[in-house]
Amino acid sequence: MIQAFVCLGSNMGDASEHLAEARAALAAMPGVRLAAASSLYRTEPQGRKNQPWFLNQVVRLDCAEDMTSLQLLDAMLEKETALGRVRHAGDHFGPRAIDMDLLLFGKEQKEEGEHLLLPHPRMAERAFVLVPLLEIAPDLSMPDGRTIKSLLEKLPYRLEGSDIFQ
Ligand code: PH2
Ligand code: MG
Ligand code: MG
Repeated sequence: MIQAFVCLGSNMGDASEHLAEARAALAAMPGVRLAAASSLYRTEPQGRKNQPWFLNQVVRLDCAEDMTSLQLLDAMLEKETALGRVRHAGDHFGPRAIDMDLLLFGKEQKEEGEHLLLPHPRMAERAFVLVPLLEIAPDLSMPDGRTIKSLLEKLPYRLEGSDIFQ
């Protein structure tokens, strides 16, 4: 079994409904078990500030040994489209109905190519990823050995209830 972690995000329409649909879509994938889900966090937008706050959540997927990270990524991108995600050229940080980002796939590290980088290249800078990730995986480390806890300790952010300011 391979443990994968995925960050879900939405800041358009009924965000909590979009996250629920995304969880259901992941759970329905062959070879995938939805093993854990963090609580939902309201998070200040990163990358582009003038857009609505996001709802974010991190889930853990237990994947079959014969599944590859690229297979999982492709299945996730397909589900994003099925759930109404429209991609706009050149806008990687703007509003979206649903976003599913693969953070970690076991201890895999992928740097070559552009299609998939592992771990997710921006996860270490994002409190909206690290806070929910730490909630469901308090002892987790990155493939290079740094703990999630130590990454979060380096970040300036503020958690108020379930609101994350950064
Ligand atoms: N996703 C982005 C860009 N900025 N900010 C927050 N708070 N949450 C996100 O999920 C997010 C973001 C690009 O996918
Ligand atoms: Mg994203
Ligand atoms: Mg994405």
